[in-house]
Amino acid sequence: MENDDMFSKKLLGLKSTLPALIVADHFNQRPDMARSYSEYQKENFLSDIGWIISFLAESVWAREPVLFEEFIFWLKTFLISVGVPAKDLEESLRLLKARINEACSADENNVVNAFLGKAISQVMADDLKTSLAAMDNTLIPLAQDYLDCMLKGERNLALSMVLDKVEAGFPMKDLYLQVFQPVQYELGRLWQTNRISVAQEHYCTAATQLVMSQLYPYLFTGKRHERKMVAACAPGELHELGARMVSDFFEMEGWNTYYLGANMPVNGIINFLGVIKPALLAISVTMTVNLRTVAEMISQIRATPEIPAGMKILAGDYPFRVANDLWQRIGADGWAVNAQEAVDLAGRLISGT
Ligand code: B12
Repeated sequence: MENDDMFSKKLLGLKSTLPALIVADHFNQRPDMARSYSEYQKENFLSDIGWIISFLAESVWAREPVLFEEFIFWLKTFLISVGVPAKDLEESLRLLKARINEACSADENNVVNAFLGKAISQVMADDLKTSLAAMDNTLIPLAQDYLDCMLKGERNLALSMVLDKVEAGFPMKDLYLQVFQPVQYELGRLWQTNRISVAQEHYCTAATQLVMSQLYPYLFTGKRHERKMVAACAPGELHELGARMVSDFFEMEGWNTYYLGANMPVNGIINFLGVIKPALLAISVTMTVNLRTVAEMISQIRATPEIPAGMKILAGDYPFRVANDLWQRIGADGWAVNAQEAVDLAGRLISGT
């Protein structure tokens, strides 16, 4: 369908009316539920329906049903951990489908029903999320010790554990990709399944950023060359560790790097790229709902004469791991699953091999 963009915006517009209608539909069908929900739970219920519509709209825009399925899988796990059964989510999706079908044309419903139908049929399937202990990685014992220290609030112990390894010649890249990264993923899983609090996740993430900054003297030791790269997160994106790791890997390979961090405004990045004129831009997008903004940002970047026309743009993080062709939809030159693959791909793109 050519009008995915307009239809996606129409779906987003329904966020102002549908959540209240769907919650009312639920409560009409299930008076027991209506009685047992507190005001706070009702607010969360409304907000969850809003999130479902946002992810649906963004997945329709991206033409990637798998993004919506993955989100529903994620939401199911989260809701179960706070006592909401998967059956209730399935019901919400059915009610959402009925309400959207009332509000949209036959053509639009053909599109949206394909997205919703698949998610509804899979919502009761088993969750496949991998725990840290089950990950395929030889450094898991070290990662587990590091995580245990962090969760006990023993940041300094975690730091000295890492510094000891580095002093002993342990490869820095392995620490990044086989300790910090899986530990961060595990934190997400523990938070999503209600086993750790938001505060614990924030503490551990901040502590790992501190540990990474202590490693900088060991990082910038290699041979330097003239290539420049800029790494930034999409506007609205608060997940910054991935972009920082990517930037550090380029630095380790001798690039001059400019890491701009979270939530980078479009005008700000355009001006910066016009001044720095890098060979490469790495954009990190973790939340699916930020995808369209990044696509708009890339098209503005490409239309700015001060920015070198040959500058390559790489994209990465969560939605790209779920939908491997998504980089094309946002107008990037490629994507990579992790920091090492990002450096390798950049080398290939720039040398034209
Ligand atoms: C820490 C964290 C946060 C922190 C981030 C703080 C910070 N300073 O960065 C805070 C508290 C802000 C946060 C907020 C939220 N978070 Co959060 N968060 C995480 C967590 C636990 C870790 C992220 C991380 O540090 N990863 C480590 C890095 C190294 O890995 P990475 O990002 O994948 O990066 C690697 C590759 O992807 C790749 N890469 C990354 N960027 C790029 C770019 C390019 C160009 C390339 C080529 C490659 C590349 O290379 C990197 C290095 O190898 C994840 C769990 C997870 N599984 O990721 C959840 C997670 C991403 N968050 C999640 C959620 C839901 C949220 C919130 C909506 C929660 C809420 N209700 O408020 C908000 C949204 C905030 C926003 N608007 O952006 C969900 C997302 C679920 C989904 N289906 O989308 C996750 C998966 C947690 C979970 N399991 O439920 N979060």
